[in-house]
Amino acid sequence: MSKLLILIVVVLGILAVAQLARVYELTSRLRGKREEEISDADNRMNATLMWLFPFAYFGFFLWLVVKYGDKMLPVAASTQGEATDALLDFNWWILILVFILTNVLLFYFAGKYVFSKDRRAHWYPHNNKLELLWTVVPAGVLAVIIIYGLTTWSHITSPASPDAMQVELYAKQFDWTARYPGSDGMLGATDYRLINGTNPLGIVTATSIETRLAEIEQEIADAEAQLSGVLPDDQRHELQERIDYLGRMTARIINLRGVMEQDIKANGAASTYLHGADDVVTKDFYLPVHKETSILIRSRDIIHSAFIPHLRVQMNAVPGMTTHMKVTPTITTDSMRTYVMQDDKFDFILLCNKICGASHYNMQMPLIVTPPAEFDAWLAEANKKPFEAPATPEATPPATDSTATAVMAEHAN
Ligand SMILES: [Cu+2]
Repeated sequence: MSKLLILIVVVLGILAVAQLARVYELTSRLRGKREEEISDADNRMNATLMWLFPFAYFGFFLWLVVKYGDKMLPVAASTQGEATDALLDFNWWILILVFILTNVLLFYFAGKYVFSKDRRAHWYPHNNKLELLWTVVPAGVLAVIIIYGLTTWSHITSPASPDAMQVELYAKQFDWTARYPGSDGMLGATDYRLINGTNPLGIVTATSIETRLAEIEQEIADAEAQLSGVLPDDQRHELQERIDYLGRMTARIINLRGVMEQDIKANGAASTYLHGADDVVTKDFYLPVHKETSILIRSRDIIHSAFIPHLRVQMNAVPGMTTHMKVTPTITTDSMRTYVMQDDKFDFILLCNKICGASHYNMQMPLIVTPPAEFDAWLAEANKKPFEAPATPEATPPATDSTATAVMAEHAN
């Protein structure tokens, strides 16, 4: 309500000023003065104001920097972040330099060449040298900025070194799930058709394919049982469409199974289809400090964006493809709390940085950066709860079930 009142006052104020200007115009006309006749005193006052304005302007700018400087993000906590900050600072220095130079000249000349009856403007229509200068210099500066920017960008997105750790971040409306490779150090293949209650990320394994096929078969059987009863036409039509859809889904999953079998035959132990069972699917996001990590990013529904502001890294999560960024954290959560933020509740945070729907604001997950030993201990603990118990002859089916149930229960929360 008060906002509306302020708006009304502002609008009325503007109208009042416009009316005053009109009254002034009319009185000058009555006095027989022409509008463009401006007194020397007015001109001199304007020239002085032109000279005073930059002081007020840059003074205000400095005041803002001093007053709100501490609202900026703290020091970058990853090597990639340090590179990004250096790039940003480089751009800032160029901008500030050019901005101050051009604005000082602008207001200085506006004040210096105040109107005088005894002076005529110099007619200076064209100068090829000047044209060349102010085309080539900005082009050169831009080229430097772009080359420097692309180098930094590739530092973040180029393939990670072979011994880098892999972590997957999976986005959906409205939360994040992390996936760590199990003891084999490799993430398994995924396919969205396999997503169900126990397999929220669609990890492909022989077992998850069979489970999903049985699930669909059951759903088809249920729908067909319903169809055999008496039903209104529109419901019958809907059910039939659902059955057809599930039939197509079955065919595609069987096709996926064929692809998997061929890939295993061709690549043996290197096949990604053999590495899903021991993956760890978790709501905890841990990274070891000073270790290069390759973060793979996927989305289940629409475009999201994985943004870790304190590490200065961000990458879109795009449905249908896997995006990638590298990150090497340089400060642990504990050090951030003790030395940087002086706040023992501080946490690094992974945010969604694409407005993706009603609960976008809440799509976040804390990130914990620990010393390597602590990270290894956490991962060893997490490895005890793999996505599926490994398909070894010793593994008894009840154990597999209880693990799957435990994982499912974890995700239900
Ligand atoms: Cu999102």
